[in-house]
Amino acid sequence: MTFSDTLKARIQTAQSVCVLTGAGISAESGVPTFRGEEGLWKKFKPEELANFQAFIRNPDLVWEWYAYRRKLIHEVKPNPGHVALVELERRVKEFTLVTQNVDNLHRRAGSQSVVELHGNIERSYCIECKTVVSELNLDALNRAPRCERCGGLIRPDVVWFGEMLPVEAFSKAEAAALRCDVFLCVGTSAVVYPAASLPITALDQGAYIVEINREYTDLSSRAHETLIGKAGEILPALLRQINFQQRGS
Ligand code: BJW
Ligand code: ZN
Repeated sequence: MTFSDTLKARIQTAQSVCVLTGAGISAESGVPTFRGEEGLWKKFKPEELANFQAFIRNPDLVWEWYAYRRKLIHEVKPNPGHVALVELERRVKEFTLVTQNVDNLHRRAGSQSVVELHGNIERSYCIECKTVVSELNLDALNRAPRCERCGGLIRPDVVWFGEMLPVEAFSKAEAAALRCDVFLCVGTSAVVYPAASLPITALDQGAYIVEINREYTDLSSRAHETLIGKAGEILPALLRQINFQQRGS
């Protein structure tokens, strides 16, 4: 695998790198993506289950979908794509990893500066009194549990369509996009906003935009480079070819 000298030089000399990841980075761990040919959730469109109205209409179905995914995520491990981003974080001066994923695999791989835009599947809370629930044996349940304090429905702490992203997380992500020299967009279809606006924010302030994906996306025509292939192969190969030594780290 070869990479352009421009790309290698940009990363090598970058003062600040921002990475946006999506479901594609976890695909090689065995976590299905949302959309596309290999998307799991083929049976259901994410728009159908990942919204509050769907949860209220059929809490057990939505809960079961999350319980199934939580169990699957516990059974898989971070892959070489996640690990390469840990290495990149160690090598560059300033680094922000913004993820749309709720699967915790970046943290489990060892990434430190993770900004979770769409929440985390490990956490749940009561929709009425907002109590955070972590004591339940969530995996054992195929019915949406009820809050012990008020009887309200318990939901996963993730961001559904029509809901605001966590304000602090999005402002950290936007600030990173605004100051980075290189922006990597890895394994995302780049169709869900406002996450999909981040590479454009970075582009507009002059950053070098690099997309890594198994296929072309809506972002491809605007990115400086699109590297087609698996993130778990491209990222480690790219890191191997960059000489970070000049930085003395
Ligand atoms: C590989 C690979 C390998 C595979 N290597 N690559 C019109 C215009 C603009 C915005 C809107 C609009 N209409 C509505 C909106 C707003 C809406 C939105 O964006 N909708 C669009 C679909 C049009 N956005 C929202 O509602 C957001 N909130 C918001 O805007 O708040 C303001 C507001 C408030 C009130 C009213 C209105 C607005 C919230 C969005 C929340 C998204 N939530 C989900 C579920 C999270 C919980 C869960 O996990 O269950 O987030 S949906 C789902 O999509 C999930 C993902 O994070 C997100 C993005 O998906 P991602 O990660 O890109 O995955 P895929 O499957 O799409 O793509 C995988 C890619 O990987 C593919 O390209 C593959 O090729 C690639 N790949 N293997 C490299 N090995
Ligand atoms: Zn409650």
